[in-house]
Amino acid sequence: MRGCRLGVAGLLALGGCSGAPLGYMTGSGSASGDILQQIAWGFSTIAVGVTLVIVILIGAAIAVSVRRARREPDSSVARETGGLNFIYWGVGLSMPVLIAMAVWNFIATRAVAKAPAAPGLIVEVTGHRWWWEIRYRDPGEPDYVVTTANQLVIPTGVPVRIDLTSGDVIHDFWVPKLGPKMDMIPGRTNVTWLEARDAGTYRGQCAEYCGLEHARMAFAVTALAPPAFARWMAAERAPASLPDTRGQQLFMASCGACHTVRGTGAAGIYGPDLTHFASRPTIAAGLLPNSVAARERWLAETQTVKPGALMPQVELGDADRHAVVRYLGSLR
Ligand code: HEC
Ligand SMILES: [Cu+2]
Repeated sequence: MRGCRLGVAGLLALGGCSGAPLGYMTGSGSASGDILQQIAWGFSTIAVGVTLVIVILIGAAIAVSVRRARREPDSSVARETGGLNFIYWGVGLSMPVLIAMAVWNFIATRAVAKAPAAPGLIVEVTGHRWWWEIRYRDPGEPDYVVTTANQLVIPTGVPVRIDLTSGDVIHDFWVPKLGPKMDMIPGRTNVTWLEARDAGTYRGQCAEYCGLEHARMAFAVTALAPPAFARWMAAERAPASLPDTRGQQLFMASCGACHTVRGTGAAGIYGPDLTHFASRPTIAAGLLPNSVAARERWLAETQTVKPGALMPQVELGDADRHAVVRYLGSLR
């Protein structure tokens, strides 16, 4: 909650001020985000208004009974004061508000759930403890798949269908500034849609508790103008360059059983695909920026940086670790 006053932060709780990457009350980047933002502000305003009315009525009731107790200190007889009228009024006033909220909610939910006629792109996203596997398929070449991790790149202005599933436990796909949440359930495919209006980076987060590192299971949605997206996709489709270095040999020996680098012998599928790792913004599902220093740290103290992560600490000497980090940096 950068740049928020405490009071505002408390009031908006999960909503967030501008600059809050997971705030769904500001900075919407899509039509669905707009709808959710309107309903969040609308319902919050109604809730605050209703609370104020109730506080005022309670205050008035206390004042009236205190005054009466002063006037008639000995009176202990219950009296007919027309209390039922308050119930009629209360129900009569709150029902229209509640019904209006239910209708608004129904309309908004339908609007964000409505599937556009045809997807411009289909992406499969699989949740893993504690990272995101992202696959693009080419409809013209069904066998051809581009796999990446923790960064979902989409073109702006194109409805993107996201097919969600999980490789282990239930996760939940949530990009607050772009749309609603959707569960990711093992053995089943749930469909959601993203359509970014504005280019930019939006933060995504797992929204279903999935174990120790759930809170650090984030990802980035990078929305690019269509020509930039086409360039990104062309670069992704290319296999990794093959610098036959010591770093690469070490990688094949120590890391290739879990990680794939397309075009090399490394074809593990247990961890994220690293073919174009150096082009991604973060390491370990949004945890660290993808800098040389952070790559060193990730390898030197994996289990301290992300305790419980399903990547073990691989023991390498300093020189070997530097060589592997250089190799990771070559995976553009
Ligand atoms: C036992 C399997 C396994 C081995 C061996 C392994 N990793 Fe990993 N690696 C993983 C898993 C699982 C993750 C995801 C961790 C997370 O984010 O929670 C991961 C994440 C990473 C990431 C971050 C990827 C991203 O996009 O966020 C890098 C980089 C990485 N590993 C490099 C290596 C290197 C280099 C080695 C060899 C020294 C190695 N790994 C060995 C399983 C493994
Ligand atoms: Cu989770």
